[in-house]
Amino acid sequence: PKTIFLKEYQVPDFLIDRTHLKVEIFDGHTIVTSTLAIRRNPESQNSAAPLLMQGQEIDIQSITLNGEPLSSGQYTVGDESLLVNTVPDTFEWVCVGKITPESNTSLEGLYRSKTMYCTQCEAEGFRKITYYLDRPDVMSEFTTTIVADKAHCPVLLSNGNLVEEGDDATDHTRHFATWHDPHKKPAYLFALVAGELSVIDDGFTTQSGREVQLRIFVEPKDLEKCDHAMTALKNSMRWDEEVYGREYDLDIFMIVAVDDFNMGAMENKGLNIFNTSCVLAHPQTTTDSGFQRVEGVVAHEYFHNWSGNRVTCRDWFQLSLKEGFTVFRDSEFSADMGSRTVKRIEDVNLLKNAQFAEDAGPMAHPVQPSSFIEISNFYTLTVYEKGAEVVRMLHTLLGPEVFRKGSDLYFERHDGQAVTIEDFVAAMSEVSGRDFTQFMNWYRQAGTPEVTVTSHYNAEDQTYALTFTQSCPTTPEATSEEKKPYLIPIGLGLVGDAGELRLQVKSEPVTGEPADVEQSDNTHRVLEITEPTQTVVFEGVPEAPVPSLLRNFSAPVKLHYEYGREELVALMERDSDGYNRWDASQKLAIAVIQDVVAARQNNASPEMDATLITAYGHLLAQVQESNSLLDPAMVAAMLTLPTENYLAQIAEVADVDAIHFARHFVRISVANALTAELEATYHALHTTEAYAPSAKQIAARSLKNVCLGYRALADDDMGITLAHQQFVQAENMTDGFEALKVLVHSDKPSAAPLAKQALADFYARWQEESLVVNQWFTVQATRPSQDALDHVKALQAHPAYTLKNPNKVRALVGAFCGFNPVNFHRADGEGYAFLADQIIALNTLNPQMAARMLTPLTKWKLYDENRQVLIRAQLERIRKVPTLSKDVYEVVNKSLK
Ligand code: B3K
Ligand code: ZN
Repeated sequence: PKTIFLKEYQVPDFLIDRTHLKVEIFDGHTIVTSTLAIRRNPESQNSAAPLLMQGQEIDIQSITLNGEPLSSGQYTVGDESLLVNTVPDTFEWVCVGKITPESNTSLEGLYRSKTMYCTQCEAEGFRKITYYLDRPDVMSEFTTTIVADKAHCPVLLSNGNLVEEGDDATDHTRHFATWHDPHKKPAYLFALVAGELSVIDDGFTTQSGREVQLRIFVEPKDLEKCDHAMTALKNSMRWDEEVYGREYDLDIFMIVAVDDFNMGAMENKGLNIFNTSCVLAHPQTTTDSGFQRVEGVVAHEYFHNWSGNRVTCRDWFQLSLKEGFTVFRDSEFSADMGSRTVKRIEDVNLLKNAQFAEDAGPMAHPVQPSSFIEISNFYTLTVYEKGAEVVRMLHTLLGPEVFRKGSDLYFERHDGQAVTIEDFVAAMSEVSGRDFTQFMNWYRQAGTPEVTVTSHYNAEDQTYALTFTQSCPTTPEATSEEKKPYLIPIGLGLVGDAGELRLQVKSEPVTGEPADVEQSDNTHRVLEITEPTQTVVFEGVPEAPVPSLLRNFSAPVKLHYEYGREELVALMERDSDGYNRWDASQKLAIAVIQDVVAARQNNASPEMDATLITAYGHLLAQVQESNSLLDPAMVAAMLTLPTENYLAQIAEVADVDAIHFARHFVRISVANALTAELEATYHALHTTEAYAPSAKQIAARSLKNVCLGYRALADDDMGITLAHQQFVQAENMTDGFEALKVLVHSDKPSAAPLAKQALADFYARWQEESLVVNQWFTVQATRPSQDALDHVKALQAHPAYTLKNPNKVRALVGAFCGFNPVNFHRADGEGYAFLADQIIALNTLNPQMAARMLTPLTKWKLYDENRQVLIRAQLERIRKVPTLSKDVYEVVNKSLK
């Protein structure tokens, strides 16, 4: 397979002004007729270039050029292309091709999911529908006619507005619909849906008075699960008008829910296609985090209408132009809808757990990658989540008003264009008058920068000096020495005994407020670190403070500062920055767990540091006070220990067994020390109010269930009894599922029979609800008990499981390999062999999924010698598969380098 480089980008040789598609769906095959108005691109470097189109798995029936048939001698068909050596400067191209959506298991292009036909074209799926110039900088006006059987496909949808529908002229069992999209778009935004679907309807009036019809299409049985998505859609539309001044631009906006889908959802113009897991929500079947995910993904796809569709990417190296910006937008939206600090904590937690690991592994790449073999492998946490953090830093550096001016300029200047990340930053630079040359390192260098901070307090001068040293580790494309320093915004405050201290940087004028002061009392500011080493001195500092660094996680870096445990407690209790209160709780927990890991490794008896217990005790006491200002969701997050995966990532050599033991030991110690407090908080938060996915209720449920989880670990059986009661009585999926998890994951003998019965009851009750069955698979796959792998293998034979449905694979195999570290990393290597088997099977079925599933194996460097050997052996085994897809080839080869 060939590597594609950003530096080799060239403008397209041809443009397609208009695209007419006729898609005739029959049972067993589909005929696609594409009529394209093509002309040479005046900007092309080669005015005599041949016509080279992309296409895959298309059986050509006929081609005509300006009405003249092309004989097969006049063009060359390759595996993935079609070449015509001589063509006029302007011509009409008509190609009739036959494809078979029924046998398309890759879920790319046109495929069949259950009884429905649907498409997924991003990034390069359109070429599986017809021969085309399948690249995002070729933008065309699309008209699509779908013809299909009336009985099996009563609903026929495509992008834009419906212009005509009716019976087929020759066959009255068939009908057609013609859709026209007035907005020029690249092929990756094309979509088509045909099937038997029910719909819920609503409407939205835009700020300028345009009436937009809103429609969500689902299987008939799911009709009552659409309200939340509809509300989220309307809220997103309003929010984008208010916060970004962006209005919707068609008369109709449609969402279709599909069961077999490789990712969350897709922003096709006017016709978003969603994984059912990201659109359906009902209190009985969906957990709180499920509700939040639906809201976030609906918003994300809707926001793409501007950041992605109206202004799109020039080439796929610019993917973060739309994804990073859109993730930033959806995350701010969710923050506005719910609890801002908690949303920030969730985002950063994902970044630290998963993106930092990606950045430290063989697939590390810049937010703007410089090369790839298979673009599908670059829909990554780096492009999405780190990309969003980079946009957030621009927002932090510019402030909301100037940032908004920048986004206005960007949308206005580039509307209807396919542009680059540089164009986006140029708009931000222009409105602020700032030079972002150094800032571009965030886009062009891979790896997570490390910032080490040391402090020095001088009581005599009343000065406090902070010295920042930055570096960035070696990643596949560059060594640490080659990397240039970053511009790092550091949110900062100084916490003293008497409260937060006023910040006065030495050498800055004492009068006049610095521009970046966010709090009127001048106790918070954002420093800009640009040098490899840099010292900032504060004056008029009356006491030695505890520094609150990297507030709100102001930059995606690993920050090191030697905090004493009491200092962390001070931050947990007193920092005005909610994110840093949480971060301090995590740092303290890590220190305490690491003590136990060390003891375990030295065969010493582990001891529990009481500091953590005392701090947790305070939180539980405070949250129960009647006038408490503490958000229960914050307390829940603070009481949640870092994951085993994160602890593995930050260890010198990850000792999975010791980590598992230590984390469990600390949890049990907390449970036994705070039994009464946990139980009281649990009861206090129980409510009989009707379920609502409101921030307030979600917060209460999250803390309640965290307390239940701890309580069930105490030496007595009360927690198990409570969990069982909650499971039986639960009126919503959050409480039901959390209780089930406690029972199933418990290692107490008293829990075993209850867990067994609960699993059986749960399945019996929800077997018709595919998404709930996924949860049922996951809770078993993540069970820490030693027989977990055998159990997972047995579940693969369950009638509800299939390797063909990505949600099922993620729920069982993905959950086991990603979130059951002690069992996946079994010393005998059976976990690795199991995953390799799945990847080999998926390689032919669904290459994108196969490559995704490789992630846990790419992390081999974290583990001990024995495990490294075992993982590499499985990677080698996969590499030897004779028909390796590009997707798997790229990840396996980079991992073995
Ligand atoms: N843009 C799509 C992702 C497409 C992935 C293709 N392999 C969803 C999103 O980010 O909104
Ligand atoms: Zn997106």
